Amino acid sequence: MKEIEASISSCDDLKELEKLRVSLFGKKGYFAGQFAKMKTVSNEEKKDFAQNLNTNKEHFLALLSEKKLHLEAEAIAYEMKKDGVDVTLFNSVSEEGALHPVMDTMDKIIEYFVSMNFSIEEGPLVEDDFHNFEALNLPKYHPARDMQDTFYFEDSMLLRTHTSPVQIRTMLKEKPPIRMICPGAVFRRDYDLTHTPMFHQVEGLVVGKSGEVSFANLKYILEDFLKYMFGDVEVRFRPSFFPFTEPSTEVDISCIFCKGDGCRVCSHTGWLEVLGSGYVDENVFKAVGYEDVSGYAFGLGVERFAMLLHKIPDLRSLFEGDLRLLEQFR
Ligand code: 2NM
Repeated sequence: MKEIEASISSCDDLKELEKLRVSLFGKKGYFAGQFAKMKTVSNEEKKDFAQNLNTNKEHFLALLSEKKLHLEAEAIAYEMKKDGVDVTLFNSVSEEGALHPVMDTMDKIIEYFVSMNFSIEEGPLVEDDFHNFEALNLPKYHPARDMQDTFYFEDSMLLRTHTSPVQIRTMLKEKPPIRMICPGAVFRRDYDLTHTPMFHQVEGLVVGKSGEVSFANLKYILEDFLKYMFGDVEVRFRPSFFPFTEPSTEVDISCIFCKGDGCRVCSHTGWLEVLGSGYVDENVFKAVGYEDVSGYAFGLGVERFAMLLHKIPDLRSLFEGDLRLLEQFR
């Protein structure tokens, strides 16, 4: 009896327990054998013998069923632990991520223009000649169209070389007034310290009725924007040339590294070129069917802004996915 109790209590496996149950209560088991003995027991002893046997039977049935419940609960707990995730566990391997410095800079630029009531427009990366060049007063045989600078596909489609085609698409779709920026990736065949074949631009366009949008408006917003981005800098406008604007101006800020004294970054000029802008050329408005309007446009390279804001010397390092660089921006 004690032996049977011990083997039930030390059993730690459901299959073993089932074997035990069969050895006790099966057709050829212990109790079947005991009940068979009834025949040989004398009449006087029969009552006690049977009672004793039944008591033992109840006792072991109870032990078996208690053990079975216990082992089943253990098995369920094991399965749950095996497949489950302990959300309270501290994991020292996973680390917090961060925005890539280019996207962080892009967000800051967008934040400024949204606060100034500009809408955000997007367009296709694969463009046609009309939207990327022709409508922007870049005639055939203009050097900017050269195979050297532009990624062409076989059927005269191309990867946009600037985000200006988005402005063309927006003007073709909507009537003035327009007050928009177009952030996005652009592509040029260039690769060195300060150029990568894919980079990001934000361009802006403001169009109103003739005389409504002045050059002074342009100067104000760009100066205000650059102070928002770079802090307390001086801003200067230099005459320049772009095919799509007339007059055109490039915009410089006083060097944020040497405060204008002259250093290697500003080539000892004390100034950093950061924007291109101008009054939109009549030919661009003609190409989209606008009449009696005036407007200004501007464009900037987001990677250049990120390089200046984060003092990154080699632009290519932004695209190599090296965690040692990226971890510095967490
Ligand atoms: C620049 C500089 C100056 C520009 C012009 C236009 C459009 F579509 F309105 F003609 N979009 N972007 C522009 C003007 C871009 O980037 C350096």
